[in-house]
Amino acid sequence: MHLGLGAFARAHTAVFTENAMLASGESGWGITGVTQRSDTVARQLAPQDGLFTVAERGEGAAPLRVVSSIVDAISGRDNPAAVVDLIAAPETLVVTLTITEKGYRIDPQTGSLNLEDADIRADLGGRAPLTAIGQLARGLQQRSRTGAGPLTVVSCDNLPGNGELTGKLVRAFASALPAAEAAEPLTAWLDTNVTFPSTMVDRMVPATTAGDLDAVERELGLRDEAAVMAEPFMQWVIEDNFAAGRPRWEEAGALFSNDVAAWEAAKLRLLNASHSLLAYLGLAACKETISDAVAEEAFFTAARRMMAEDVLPTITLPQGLDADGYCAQVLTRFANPALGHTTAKVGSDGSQKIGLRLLSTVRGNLDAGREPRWAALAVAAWMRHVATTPTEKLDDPLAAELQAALPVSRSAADVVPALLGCRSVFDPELAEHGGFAGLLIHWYSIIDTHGLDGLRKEINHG
Ligand code: CS2
Repeated sequence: MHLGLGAFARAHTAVFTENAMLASGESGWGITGVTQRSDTVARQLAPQDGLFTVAERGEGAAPLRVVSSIVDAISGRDNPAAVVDLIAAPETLVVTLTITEKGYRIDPQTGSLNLEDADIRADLGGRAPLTAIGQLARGLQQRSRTGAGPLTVVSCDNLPGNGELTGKLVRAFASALPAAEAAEPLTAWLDTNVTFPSTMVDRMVPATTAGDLDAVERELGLRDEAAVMAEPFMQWVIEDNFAAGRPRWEEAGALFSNDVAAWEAAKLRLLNASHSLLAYLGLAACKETISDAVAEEAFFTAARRMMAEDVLPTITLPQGLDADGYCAQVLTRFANPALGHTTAKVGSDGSQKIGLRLLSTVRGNLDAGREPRWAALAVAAWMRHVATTPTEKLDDPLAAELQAALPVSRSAADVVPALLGCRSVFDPELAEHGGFAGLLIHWYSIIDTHGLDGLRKEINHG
C-alpha cells in the first residue's frame, strides 16, 4: 500500500520497488496506491492499468521508462472504507507514505497529533477515515481484530525521525479513541506487530506540466496522463526495522542503515534548506525555477555559504558522506536546467518546512554563540514572501493565520516581530532572541528596499 500517490511516490517508491523486483526476481510485489485529497492520479492511472512513464531530465538521463509496480490506484476520499480494508488485508505487508509535512496533522506546539484538527476529530468519531493517520490507525485496528499479522509502516516524507514520528501519531490517535474502543489493547498490539522504520528519501520531482505530457507523447507514441518527470539522481536510506516481509530494496540501491537520523538531518538541513533559500530568494527576484535562481551568482553563493558556514558546523554527518562533495553535488543538481522545478512549488507550505529545514540550524548556531547569517536570510526571504503574497495566492495551510498576524505597516521592523509571534512556526525562545530578530530585519529590509541589486552587494561583500 502507498498512501499519498503523488508524483514523488511514482518517481521514487514505485521505481525502487520495480527495480527491487527486477534485481531480485521476487516479482510477487505490487503497490496499491491511494490518493489523498485529490483523486486526479487515481483517475489518470485507472484506464492505464496503473502503468505510467518516468521521464528523467538532465545530464545522465535514462531513456523513457514505463513502470508497472503500481497494480491498483484508488481515491482515499471516495473509498475510505476500502483503504481501511486494504491496510487490514493479510497480504498487505508494508504501507509506505508520502503525504507531505502537512499531511501528518501535527500540533506545532506539542509536536504530537493535533487533536483539534477537524478531520482528525471526525476520524476519531468513527467515520470511515480520511486523514492518513486515521487511515493507518483504523486499518491497524481492524488488522488487530482480525489477526491479520504484522506489518511495517514506512514514512517517506522529509521530516526528521519520520518513522518514530508516524508511530507516535498513530499511537496518539489510538489513545484518543472513544472510551468503548480505548478499552481494546490496540497500543499493546501495535507494540508487538507494527514497526515504523525511519527513512531518508531523495529525488527532485517537479509537478508535471501539459508541455511535459506532450513531450512524452511525442517520444513514447502514446498519451500518458500520469507521466512524471524526475532528475536522474535518486536515493533511499532505510532503517532496518521491518515487522514483516518487504521488497529487496537493497538490490535496487537502497541503503539499509542504523544511522538514518544523520542521513535525514544532512539531507534536510543541507539540501532542503538550500532549496527553500533559493525558492524564496528566487521568488523575490522573479526567477521562475530553482535552476534560474541558482544561476544567479549571489544566490548560489548564499546557498553554498549557508551549507558551509551555518549547517555543517551544527550537524554530525553520517559515516561515508563527504561534506564538500555532497554540497557541491546538491548545487549541481539544483542547476539542472531541464528539470523545470519551480520556485513556487518548492516555496509552498513554508510554515510546515521552515522549522524543520532552517530553524534547527538557527538554534544550533545561536546556542554556540555564532550568527546564523545565511539561514536567517532564508527565513527573512520566506517572511517577505508571506508579507507580499495575497492570502488567496499564498500556498500554505496556515495562509490565513500568517496573513492575520501581519501588521498594516509592511516595513521590516514591523513584519519581522509580527511573524516571529506566530507560535505555529517559532517557539517563544527563538522569537524573543534579539540577535536573530536583528538579522531577520537586516535581510528583510535589504530585499524589500534594494531588491536583487541590494542582495547581490550584501551577499558578495558579506
Ligand atoms: C523540495 C523537496 O518541494 C520541496 O520542498 O525541497 O520536495 C525536494 O525536491 C526533495 O526533498 C528532494 O529529495
